[in-house]
Amino acid sequence: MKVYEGNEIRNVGLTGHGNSGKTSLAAGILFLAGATNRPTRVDEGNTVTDFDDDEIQRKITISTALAFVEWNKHKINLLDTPGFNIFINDTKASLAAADSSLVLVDGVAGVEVQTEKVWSFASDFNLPRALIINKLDRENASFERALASIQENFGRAAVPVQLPVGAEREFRGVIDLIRMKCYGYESSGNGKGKEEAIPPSLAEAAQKAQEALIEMVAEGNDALMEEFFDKGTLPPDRLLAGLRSAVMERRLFPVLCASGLNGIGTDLILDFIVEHFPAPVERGPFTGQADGQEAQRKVSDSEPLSAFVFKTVADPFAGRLSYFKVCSGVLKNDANLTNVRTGAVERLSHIGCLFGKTIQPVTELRAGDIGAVAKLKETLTGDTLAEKGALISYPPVKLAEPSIAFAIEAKTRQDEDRMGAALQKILEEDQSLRFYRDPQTKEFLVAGSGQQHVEVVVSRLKNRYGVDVTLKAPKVPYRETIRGRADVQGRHKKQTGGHGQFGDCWIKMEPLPRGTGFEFVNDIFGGSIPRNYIPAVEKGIVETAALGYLAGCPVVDFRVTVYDGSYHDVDSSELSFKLAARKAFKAAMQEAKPVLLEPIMSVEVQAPVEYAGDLMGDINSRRGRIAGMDTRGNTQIVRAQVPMAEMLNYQNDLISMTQGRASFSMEFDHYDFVPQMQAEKIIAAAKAAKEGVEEEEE
Ligand SMILES: Nc1nc2c(ncn2[C@@H]2O[C@H](COP(=O)(O)OP(=O)(O)O)[C@@H](O)[C@H]2O)c(=O)[nH]1
Ligand SMILES: [Mg+2]
Repeated sequence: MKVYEGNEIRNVGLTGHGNSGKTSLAAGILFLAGATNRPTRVDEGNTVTDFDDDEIQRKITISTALAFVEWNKHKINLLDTPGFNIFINDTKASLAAADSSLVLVDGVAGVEVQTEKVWSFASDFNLPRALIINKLDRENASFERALASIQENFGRAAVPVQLPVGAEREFRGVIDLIRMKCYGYESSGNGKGKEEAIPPSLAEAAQKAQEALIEMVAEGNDALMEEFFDKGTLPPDRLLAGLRSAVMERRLFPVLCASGLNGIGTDLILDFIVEHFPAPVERGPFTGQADGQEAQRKVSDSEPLSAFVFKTVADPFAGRLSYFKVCSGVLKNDANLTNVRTGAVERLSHIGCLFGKTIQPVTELRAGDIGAVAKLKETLTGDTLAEKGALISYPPVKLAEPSIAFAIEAKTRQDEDRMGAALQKILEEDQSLRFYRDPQTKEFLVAGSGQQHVEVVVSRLKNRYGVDVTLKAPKVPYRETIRGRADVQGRHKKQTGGHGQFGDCWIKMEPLPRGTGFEFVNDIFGGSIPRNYIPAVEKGIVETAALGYLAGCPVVDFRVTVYDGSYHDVDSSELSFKLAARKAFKAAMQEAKPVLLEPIMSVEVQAPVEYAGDLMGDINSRRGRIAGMDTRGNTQIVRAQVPMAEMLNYQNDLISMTQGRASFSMEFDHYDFVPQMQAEKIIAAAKAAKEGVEEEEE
């Protein structure tokens, strides 16, 4: 395939809240530009960019996919990103390869929770961007209302460069305010408009909107302002140039309109990308580290070669596939590059351009282009590959920590054996997942951004690796502590024939602040316990504390001071002092007012304002405490602290409470006392479980 120069390339991230129509728009673009020979649809499961089995089955984008088209002699690399909160981490990670972003907004819903999220990601990467008010063919869609919600959230800098002709089912055309031309479309056509006269009923509105646009463009450009006042208008090429630099400087964010699914406005979107979005070579240099110092590479063919790996896909058959952006230099097929993190040399054989799940081979890629290569040995997402003698590494993208964990259990012994290795591969692909064993409950946990995120892992384990597992809510890691003090003796004495066992210690126990753990103090003077037995006393306490006293949960945040005791020349041993300490610990717990502790999560919920009352009532019923409230546009943000035990099914409850219009994140905050009523239940359940086990063992 053809090699494109850096100035002929556009790397565009399609972003927006889930369901705003990104994948459908990408499908429309591919068809219009001739990259697919027939229309494809999300609802038919045949789009190029939603190719994964789980995506087809769920009809949503889970992971960013790429495809490219040629339009007006330019290569446009499209990154079709996820828009649902639980998969949004992948959007952030892949925007590292974009040079601009089209932010899609649903014409009915306006700006939604994840619209704001992806907007902030794009800001993090300093991406020039434009907004598309999409799905304008839908019932109740309104360009004006959606525009108001956009400007409320992102300010007046979001300025229309198009107006729709007709609304809802009658939406059939687009007025281009830059050239003052109108285009009509066939519904479900190929996305190419036919020029027609601006309908007289819209002439005045279009005139006003163009003046507003010119004013916004001229505001930052004195020469344009003067010309505008002189002539009362601006020729299209002057307006275009002014707008282009305003977009590049992120001073203006043009607003377009479309129905991606029906191909209305698609050609104008492609024209806009080519005319207004920057080529990679026009953007600032990449900044990284070389030899422990800050270093930069211009996006230019003449710089030393460097490439940043922004995504990894683990294919059970084809192996590891690495997606990269050529940050500087020219990458030739079969190049040997150094992985700057590990120092390993990697050979990049069969490099190519991504088109959904396929890679189209290419002989070389110029600075700024995006490509993929299979079978790198040790290269992972976030790594930089660079040419020997000119090493540089770019910072990996930081992702949000997981908010929810589930226990997973292999169905059979065979599944258990293969689970770890398969999970490792899935984790390579998605760096926002975690897999670990809970040291307290001994369960294997998979943590991610939400229940569906973890469910996708389960389905991939089965579909890709044939590993069968079941998901369970994790056991809440309760702990125990004390609220009072104790001063007790622990004495262990056993006489059996030969020499017996004898250990005796006096300990004091007292509570420590939350999070301190355990402290041991040796306060023995005069050798009432020989020094070499003191570690055995400590060990006895630590081991017994780990087993719990009330409900089998580790005891934390307390201090034990051993201050007296006695011993026997022949019968004392480490074991007997350990057993004495165990008795002392149990006696002390009995006296020191033991209590249960539970993890308290800090939770943030975002939902349309009309759900505010329901959300807060629900959080109260979960023993939660509201910590703060905020509104942003039409979005209500509620921050609260809620016991983890009450949050295990929150995701599902929240979906049904808000028809899926809310999202939340949650992380561990601190431990606090479990109220009496709940504590009694937990202790009773632990007793019952223990008796069950003992019966089994008998
Ligand atoms: N009426 C209408 N529906 C659309 C349009 N674009 C997408 N859809 C539908 O909205 C749903 C989500 O579309 P999709 O492209 O997957 O959205 P994404 O989550 O942003 O990628 C699908 O059922 C599409 O058929 C549009 O322009 N008009
Ligand atoms: Mg999608």
